Amino acid sequence: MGQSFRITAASVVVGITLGSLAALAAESRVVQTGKAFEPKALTVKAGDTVTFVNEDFYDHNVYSESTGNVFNLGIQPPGQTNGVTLATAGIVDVRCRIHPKMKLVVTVE
Ligand SMILES: [Cu+2]
Repeated sequence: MGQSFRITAASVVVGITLGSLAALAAESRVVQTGKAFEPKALTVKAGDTVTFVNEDFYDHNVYSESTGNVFNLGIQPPGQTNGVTLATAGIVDVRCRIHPKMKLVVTVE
């Protein structure tokens, strides 16, 4: 029991630590590809960060004018990653200034 118990206990501790870190610094990833957001809808908690990864061949300019979560990430060239922290609970309509058809809805709980 001795050796295997220690290994099992260590694994549990590591698992809990990683899980706790993920819960504290929650980061949701959204990819821009084919002039679209992927996914097109997601739910996060207030204070979480949404990271936008431009895997497209085009510049994008992610922004929101939703009350409580207004932001403009500026011109984002291909390959660049931009992040925004959504502080206020509510529905956030995320758009791209360059491609009006790009839409993402983030529900902040
Ligand atoms: Cu765009």
